[in-house]
Amino acid sequence: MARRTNLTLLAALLAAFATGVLALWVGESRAWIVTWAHGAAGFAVLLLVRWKVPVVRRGLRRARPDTGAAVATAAVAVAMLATGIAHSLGVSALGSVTVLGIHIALALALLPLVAMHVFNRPQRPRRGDLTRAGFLRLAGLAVLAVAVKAAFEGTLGASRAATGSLRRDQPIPTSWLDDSTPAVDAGEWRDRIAGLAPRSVTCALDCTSGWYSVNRWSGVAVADLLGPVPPGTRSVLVSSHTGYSRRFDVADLPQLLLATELDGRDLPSANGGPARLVVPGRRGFWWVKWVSSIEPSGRSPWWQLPFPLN
Ligand SMILES: Nc1nc2c(c(=O)[nH]1)N[C@H]1C(S)=C(S)[C@@H](COP(=O)(O)O)O[C@H]1N2
Ligand SMILES: [Mo]
Repeated sequence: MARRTNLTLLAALLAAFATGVLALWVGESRAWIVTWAHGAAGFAVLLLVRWKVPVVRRGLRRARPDTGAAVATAAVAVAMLATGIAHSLGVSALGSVTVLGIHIALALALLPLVAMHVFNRPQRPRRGDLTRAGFLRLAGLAVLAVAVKAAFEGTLGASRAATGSLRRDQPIPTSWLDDSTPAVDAGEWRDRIAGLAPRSVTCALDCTSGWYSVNRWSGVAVADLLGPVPPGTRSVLVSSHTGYSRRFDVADLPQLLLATELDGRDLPSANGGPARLVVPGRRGFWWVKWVSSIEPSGRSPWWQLPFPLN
């Protein structure tokens, strides 16, 4: 019984982790299915707490060398669930950090803790685990979790984008990991964009730390800036003065805007001024700030890490 609870809880946690990582990657158009799966996996974890608590009680009666680590694991797990729920209720920030940012940090901290916990207290699946009754129980849990998610969204859940992000009026200056505003000559793009047709787009900048903002961005089309690309071009590498960069499929070129204005004003340096990339439909980390160069390349667009490292 305890073993079944533990294995199911582990499966639910892994599902929540996998969908959580995927939720950082997907753009607006396909996000809702991932966000829903993530919410349901989260509620499945929450529902399983009811069966896990007696297991924990029994475990605490027998002190073991790793009892401290197990309690720490539980504390991080509870905080991770609490911040996930707080974000969905519309609590966007605690001081200068977003609640979703804390949720992600706790989930990343939980990963090695859970791995250690499973290593210290292994639960081997047995042949009888995947009987028809076992499968029906799992399916029942999944259906219940989806129902709880639906009920939550219909009542307490805050109004959010398909990605799960909460609305802001202005893009909050945000770095992916630890980037900061470089000193850049305000006129560095002036000559290169002089004479090109001005372009504007109104779209959402949706950051993976849990907020989005719809604004009007103006500048020039990257396609106009580059002109005809050399034969054999497969990707376009957009780099920042800070060393941050993202590579785009050459097929995405028509959507890329090099913005120099935000809502009709000069782009503030905190938001990437004098020039930053605008990529409608893509998550915030693709919107390279303080652009230093845009280079056509023969490399595959897959020639990069899924997430930046700086
Ligand atoms: N050079 C650089 N560009 C960057 C980042 C960064 O850390 N460095 N962060 C990205 C992330 S994660 C987001 S959400 C947006 C935030 O844009 P903003 O600061 O205008 O809100 O910029 C993106 N562009
Ligand atoms: Mo972001």
